[in-house]
Amino acid sequence: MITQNSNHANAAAVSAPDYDAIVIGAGFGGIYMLHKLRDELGLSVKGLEKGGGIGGTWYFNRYPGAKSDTEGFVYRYSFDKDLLLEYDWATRYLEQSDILAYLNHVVDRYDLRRDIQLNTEVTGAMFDENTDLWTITIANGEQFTSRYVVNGLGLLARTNIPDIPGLGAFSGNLVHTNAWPDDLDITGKRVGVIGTGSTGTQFIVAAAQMASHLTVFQRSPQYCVPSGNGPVDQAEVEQTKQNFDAIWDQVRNSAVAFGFEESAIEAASVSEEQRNRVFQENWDKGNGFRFMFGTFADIATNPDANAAAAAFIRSKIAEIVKNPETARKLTPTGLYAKRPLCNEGYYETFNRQNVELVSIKENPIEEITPAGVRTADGVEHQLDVLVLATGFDAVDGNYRAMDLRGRGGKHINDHWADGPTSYLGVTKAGFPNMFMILGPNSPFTNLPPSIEAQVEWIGDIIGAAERNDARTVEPTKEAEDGWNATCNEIANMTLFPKVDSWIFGANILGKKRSVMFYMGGLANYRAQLAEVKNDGFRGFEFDKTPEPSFA
Ligand code: FAD
Ligand code: NA7
Repeated sequence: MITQNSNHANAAAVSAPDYDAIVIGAGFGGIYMLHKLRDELGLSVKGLEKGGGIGGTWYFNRYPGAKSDTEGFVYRYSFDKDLLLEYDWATRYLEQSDILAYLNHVVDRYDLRRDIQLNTEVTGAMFDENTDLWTITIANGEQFTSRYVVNGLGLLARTNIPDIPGLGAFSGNLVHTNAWPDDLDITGKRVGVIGTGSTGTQFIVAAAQMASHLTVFQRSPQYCVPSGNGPVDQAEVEQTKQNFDAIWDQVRNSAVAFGFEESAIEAASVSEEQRNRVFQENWDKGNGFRFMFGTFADIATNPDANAAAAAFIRSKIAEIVKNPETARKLTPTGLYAKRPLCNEGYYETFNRQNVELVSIKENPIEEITPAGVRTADGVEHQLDVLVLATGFDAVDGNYRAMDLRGRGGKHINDHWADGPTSYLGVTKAGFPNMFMILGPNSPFTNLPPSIEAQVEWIGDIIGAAERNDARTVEPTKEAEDGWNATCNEIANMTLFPKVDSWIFGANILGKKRSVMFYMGGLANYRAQLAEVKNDGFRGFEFDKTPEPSFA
C-alpha cells in the first residue's frame, strides 16, 4: 500500500547519490540483480564484490571434488530462454569450474563486468534518515551513496574456522575449502580433513584418489546416497532443451525445485517390501534431495518414514564398507534430517588402503601440532596438508560481519539478537530501501530458482517505488513478525530442527539456534510473493514525502 509517512525528516539540500542502487556480491544473486536493475529498470547500479573474480560460491570453492549436487540442467538461470538454450552441459552434475565458466559467460553476455568492482569488501552500510540514502563503506575507507542497496552476500559464504587448539602451529598447508588456493596440489601428499558435510564428503571422494594418504577426522557420521553422476550425451542435452518450458514450469511449481517430481505418497501407505523397492530405485537413480523428497512425501516430517529411509541407508553402509569397525564409525544412528547429501562412492572410498577414518567423537582431537593432528589416543597423524571442511556461518554470517545499520543507527545485530528475521526473506523492518537475496527465512530449495524469484520480486517492488516516486519502501514490523511466525510454524512441522546443523545455526559455537529458512517450498513461496505484490505490496510502507532538492 502506498502511504504518506508524516514522520519524514527534512527536505534539506543534499548531494545527489553516487548511484541509484548498489548491489553487494557477485554470485548467482548479485549478477542477476545487477542485470535486472540496470538493464530492465534503467537504474545506475554499482556492483561491489569482495572476491578477485565473479561467481561467489563458485569462485571461492575450488577444492578437489567441488561441484553442484543439484543436477546441471536446473542449476542455472531460467530468466532468459536464449541463455538457457545457448549453454550446454556434458555431465549430470556441474563441476565448480563449469559453473564458474557459466557465470562468467552470463556476466559477459549482459556486459555486466564494467559495473562490478572486484576486490572490494563492503565493511559498512548505513541508512541516513535525513537524506534517505545509504552510505556504503568499503575496506579502504572509500564511501559510495545510493538510494537502494541489495545484499547478495551469499547464505553459505562466511567461512567457519573452528577453534581447535594449536591450529596456528601447523607447519604444512592449512586451508579451508571456501578459500582453496589455485596452486595447492594435493597429489601424492599426506592429507587430513576435518568435516564430513556436503563439502567434506565431496572432498574425501576426490582427495582419496590423489593423496598418498587421507585421514578423515569425522565428528558426525553422515547419511549419503549416490549422486548418479556421469556423462550426458548431446542428444539428451537437446531433448532437455526442447522440454525446458515444461521443466521450468515444474521446477517453479515444486517444493524443492530440484527438477524431479516430489512424491505424494506416504511411506506407511505401502508395504515394507514396496518401500524398500522405492528406496532402491531412487538409490540407483541418485541425488540426495530425490532420495529424501522423491521417494515418499513424509521422510522429512514423519519419524517412522524417516527411520525407514535411514535404515535403508544404514543397510547400504553395512553392505558397502568391508571393515566392520570402519562401517560402525561411518554409520549414523539419529534422524536423517540434515541437508541431504549425495556423492560418487562416498562409503566405498573408505575401503581404500590409503584412507583412514578417525571418529573424533570417540577419539577427540587434542591439538594441532606443527606436524599434524594429535588425537586423545596419543597418535600424531602426520600431515602435509590439513583441510578444514568445517562449513559456514550460514545465512546471517556475512550480514553481521558488516557494520550494517538501519533507521536510528541501529545495528543489524541489535535487530537480530534473538536470531535473524526478515519479511519474505528479502526485506527487513527498519532498513528502508534495503533488500536481501537469500536473506533469513528464504526458501530451502535448489537455490537458483529461489534466487530468480527473489531478484524478480525485488525488481518489481523497486519498480513500484520508482513509478510512485516513493523515496523509501520498507516492511512493517508486523509483516515481518507474521512471516517469521509462519516460517517457525512450518519448520517445526518438519524433523530438521531436531538435528544440529547449519540450517538452524547450530554449527557455530555460541550462535543462537533459530529458524533461518521458509520450508514451505518454492511453489508456495512464489504464491506468497505474488499475493503480496498483487495486494499493493501488502505489509510495506512507501514514503512519498517530497524529495530533497539535490544540489
Ligand atoms: P554467493 O555465491 O555466496 O555469493 C555471495 C558473494 O557476496 C560472494 O562472492 C562474496 O564474496 C560476496 N560478499 C559477501 N559479503 C561481502 C561484502 N561484505 N562485501 C563484498 N562482497 C561480499 N546450492 C544449490 O542450490 N545446489 C547446490 O548443488 C549447491 N552446492 C553448493 C556447494 C558448495 C560447496 C557451496 C559452498 C554452496 C553450494 N550451494 C548449492 C549454495 C550456493 O551458495 C548457491 O547455490 C548460490 O551459489 C548462492 O549464490 P549467491 O549469489 O546468493 O551467493
Ligand atoms: P557443513 O554441512 O556445516 O559441514 C561441516 C562439517 O564440519 C561437519 O561434518 C561438522 O561436524 C564438521 N565440523 C564443524 N566444526 C567442527 C569442529 N570444530 N571440529 C570437528 N568437526 C567440525 O558444511 P559444508 O561446507 O559441508 O556444507 C554446507 C553447505 O554448503 C551444504 O549443505 C551445501 O549446500 C553447500 P558436525 O556435523 O557438526 O558434527
